[in-house]
Order: sequence, then structure tokens, then C-alpha cells
Amino acid sequence: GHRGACVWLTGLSGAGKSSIAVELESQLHRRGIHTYILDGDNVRHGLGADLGFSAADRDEHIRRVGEVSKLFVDAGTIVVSAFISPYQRVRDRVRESMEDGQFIEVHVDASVEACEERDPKGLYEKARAGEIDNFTGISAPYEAPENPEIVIDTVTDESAAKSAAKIVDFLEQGGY
Ligand code: GGZ
Repeated sequence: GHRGACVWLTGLSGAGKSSIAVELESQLHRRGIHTYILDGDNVRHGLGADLGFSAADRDEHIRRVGEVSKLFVDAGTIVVSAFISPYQRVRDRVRESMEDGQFIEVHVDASVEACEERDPKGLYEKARAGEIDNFTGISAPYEAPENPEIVIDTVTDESAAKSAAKIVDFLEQGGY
């Protein structure tokens, strides 16, 4: 058996959080470890249907997904929570809601320039054109983690597979 943990992926839109989450899930499944991915796609439609992207709404959104993440951890699952989660204070609050060692903050690090260059959904272009308000990195802030357990640089060299392997190593070494 293994103990539950929350792998919290934070970073800009387009930084690679979802790709890493999916790859991490498959690498852990191969080891017989059950996981669950929480991200904007499966959470914002339901649990956060009443919330947008103002600072206050993001705080409430992250508070809720933090609570849900904690339930998964309590159930002994490895939950992979992939949200921009731009505010350090709010990420810290999620960390503090869990036992020591249960919250693993992973900075999926790519600059605004790199994400804007990728722009897979055309969102940066829309944000520049003023068609999306409060867009992280353009018209809303992103506070990089101050003391993350893991930093993944998705710009220079790390593929999703390599990035996920780095997280798996951390989990194995930590005895999760
Ligand atoms: C940032 C936005 C915005 C604004 C819509 N700012 O790349 P995506 O499309 O699929 O992922 C982004 C997602 C961010 O949701 P999160 O729940 O992760 O954000 S947070 O943790 O900050 O609450 C992006 C899309 O939603 N999106 N409008 N204004 N991203």
C-alpha cells in the first residue's frame, strides 16, 4: 500500500500542467498506484460553475478544490491537482489544511513569453486583444512558488514523460 498525497501542479495556462498530470497518472498506474486528476476542465463546470476568474473567485475556487483534494488524500489516493492557482497565500492555505508531507507543490515553470508562443487554445491572443479579462500572465498576476518541493522547467528540456518521472522519483524517495 501507499499513503495518500496531493501533487499540486501550479503554473501558467499552457505551461504543461495537464500533459504532466496525464503522464504522471499513467506512470503511477503502471506501478499499481491509483490516482485521480482534478483540473479546471473537470471542476470548473460543476463544483465551480458559479465562479469566474476575479481574484476573489479564484481564491474560492482553490479553497474548494483544496478541500476536495484533502478528501482524496484522506482516502489514501494520490490526487493530482492541476490549477494555475496564482496566489502563494492560497496555495499555502491548502498546504496547511493537510498533514506534513501530504502537499507536494510542483512549479510547472514556463515564462509568459514561452506560453504565449505556444498558445495552443489561442487564449493569449484573445487576452492581448482584450477579449478575456483577468488573464493570468497578461492582465492578472502569477506568483511563482517560494518553496516548491519540485520545479519543472518545461521550456528548456523537460518532456512530459521526463517531468512526470521526476515527480515519481520524489514520491518513491519519500516513501509514498
Ligand atoms: C487564466 C483562464 C482564464 C483567465 C479562462 N485566466 O489553458 P486552459 O484555459 O485550459 O487553462 C486555463 C483555465 C484556468 O483555470 P484554473 O482553474 O486552473 O485557474 S485558477 O487556478 O487561476 O483559478 C485557461 C482557462 O481556464 N481560462 N479564462 N482569465 N485562465
